[in-house]
Amino acid sequence: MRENERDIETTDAAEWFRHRSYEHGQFSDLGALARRKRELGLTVSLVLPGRDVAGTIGGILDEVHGVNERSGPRSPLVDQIVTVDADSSDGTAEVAARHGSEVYSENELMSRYGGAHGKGDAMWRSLSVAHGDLVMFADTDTRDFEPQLVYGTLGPILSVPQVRYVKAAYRRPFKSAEIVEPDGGGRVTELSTKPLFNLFYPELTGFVQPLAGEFVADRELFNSIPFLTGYAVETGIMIDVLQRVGLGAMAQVDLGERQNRHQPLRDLSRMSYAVLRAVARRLRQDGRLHQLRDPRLPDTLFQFSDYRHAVATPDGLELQEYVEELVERPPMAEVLKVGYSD
Ligand SMILES: Nc1nc2c(ncn2[C@@H]2O[C@H](COP(=O)(O)OP(=O)(O)OP(=O)(O)O)[C@@H](O)[C@H]2O)c(=O)[nH]1
Ligand SMILES: [Mg+2]
Repeated sequence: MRENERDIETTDAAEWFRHRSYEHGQFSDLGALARRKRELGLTVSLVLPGRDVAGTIGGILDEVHGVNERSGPRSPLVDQIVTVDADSSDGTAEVAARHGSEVYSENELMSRYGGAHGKGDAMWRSLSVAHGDLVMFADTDTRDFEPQLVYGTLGPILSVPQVRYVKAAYRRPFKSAEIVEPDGGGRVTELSTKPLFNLFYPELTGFVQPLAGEFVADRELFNSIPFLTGYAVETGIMIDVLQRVGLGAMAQVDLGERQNRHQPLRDLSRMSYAVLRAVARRLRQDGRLHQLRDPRLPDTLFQFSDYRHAVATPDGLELQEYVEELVERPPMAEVLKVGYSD
């Protein structure tokens, strides 16, 4: 058994990062992966949430069918493909159906809950029709969807016995009309999620793309946790999966580079708020906020604190560590008063 296939018990992000970070090339033998899946007797559902993605979802579905052809016609890696459409007006549903996907309206699924509340709700409702033993989600707003997004994400959960949840990792370039910044994308991840996890959920700081829409778990695990609606969904799932199965059962896989459609900065402010609210809800529920207020906590928490920053580089995933110092100077009036009385 290879080093990163062994069971681990840890809450330390650095140790986890060393044992539970994989690379898609490790799983590129699709025939072997399909055989492994058959031996385990597992089926896979791929769920694709989509809002106005008529321009991209067809190409993505073609890639998924391509993966199935490569893994062998009688042993497809993906057994069921489900598109959950936000009743898009651009023809997303028609394109998806034409490219061989089951298609559901997010508002018609579980309609007793009323109209769907954004992405997270669409994903939650999809669990009522996704029948695979493993359920994988993937975003549909990308033009450069590559086969490794499917087999890379499925690789660790099929190959490593302890793993029950796998999150995609990748570099995210930022492209505007004139410029390309190789790591400029994923702004909410960098500016909200990673700092919040450093402060409140340090176990999760080894994840390079904690908000990635590509991830897989066994259906039982997804069915056992609540889903937050809208853009809070990924943050909530990360925390809830951690609490339920522990860090050793979670993994990430480097899939290379990924170009998403970018939202305007002002829309990201609201997305950031969704992430913050998700963390705040969980903090209140699991008592971690009280831990922070505990007067017995070492002062180091407030003066010196490691900042762990997981990043994807051309040479692979890295976990960088910085010591951040935060010193609080007293109000100057107090200092001067003391000075005068001396
Ligand atoms: N069914 C459904 N899908 C949605 C909804 N909102 C977003 N999606 C899809 O969910 C995926 C991720 O949504 P995005 O808005 O791209 O969010 P993101 O990828 O975190 O943000 P960016 O970094 O700006 O791309 C995309 O494939 C969307 O089409 C929704 O309300 N309903
Ligand atoms: Mg996107």
